[in-house]
Amino acid sequence: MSVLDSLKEDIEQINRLLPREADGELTALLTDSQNYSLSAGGKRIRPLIVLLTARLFGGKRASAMPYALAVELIHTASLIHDDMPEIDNDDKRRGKPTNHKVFGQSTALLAGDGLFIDAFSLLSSNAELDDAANIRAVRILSRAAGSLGLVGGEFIDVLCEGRKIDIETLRTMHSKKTGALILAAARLGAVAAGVAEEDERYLDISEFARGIGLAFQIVDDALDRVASEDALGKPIGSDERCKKATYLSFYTPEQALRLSEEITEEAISYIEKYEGSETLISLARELAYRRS
Ligand code: GRG
Repeated sequence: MSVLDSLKEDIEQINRLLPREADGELTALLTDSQNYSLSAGGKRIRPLIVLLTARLFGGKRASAMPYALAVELIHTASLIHDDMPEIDNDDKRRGKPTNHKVFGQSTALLAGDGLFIDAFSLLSSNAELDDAANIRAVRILSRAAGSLGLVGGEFIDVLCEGRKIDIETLRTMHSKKTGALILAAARLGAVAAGVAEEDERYLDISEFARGIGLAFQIVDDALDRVASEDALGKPIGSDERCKKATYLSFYTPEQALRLSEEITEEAISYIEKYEGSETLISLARELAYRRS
């Protein structure tokens, strides 16, 4: 089994981590709703980045796993909320009905809230690392997910809907909405491996993650126009229907895909000097060259 497959297999244990009451009956539906979205077939890119970064810098898989799963909890929470009628009003995600279509709006809202907060419980109680590392992890992920990161990026997205925006605003929005969590994933992996903030490795992995986060979003925008609905697992052309600003306001899909490949290769140049970086590099290329 490849390293990537073995890490993915471990990540799939994610549902077991959800807090359950002894009298779980009362909250069983909440847990079902959370499990539904957690096991809906995501690519698990963010936890893989945490685990591969930790591995690259000599960290243990067990130490990095709670951080990896915490990032995936936040990502899943954000997708549940993003699909709701108040934001994107989508019926399908990863080829399946969206959470609120199956469980109703109030359960979906609370499922997302719960996952969002449970992530921090996972980080702060990581018994494999000391409190200093766990506090660093909480600081990294809360900044990436909060008003200056994921939530702020989504707010800019909602604010700009139907408006013409310049490329700088688009970049800012995406660096928060998509980039921040990918950057946090790489940094959490570094923290799990005991890498200090001023260490060159921390700076290099941050530059790498910034690049692949940007490239990932550019591909995401291009695929919304050129991929098939089956390949994406959600309706295509949804950005255009929702009058969303994307990279396709500035580039053709072909130019956008080429740009993402160039940005990825530049990102890779920050980490290729490290022995053992091949798996992280091949994940980065997989993302840039994906067509679904
Ligand atoms: C409750 C944490 C929380 C946030 C609320 C709604 C919201 C604020 C943020 C949404 C941000 C959002 C939808 C960003 C999109 C990022 C993106 C490119 C998602 C697709 O990621 P993939 O392709 O998804 O990794 P899979 O399905 O593979 O997991």
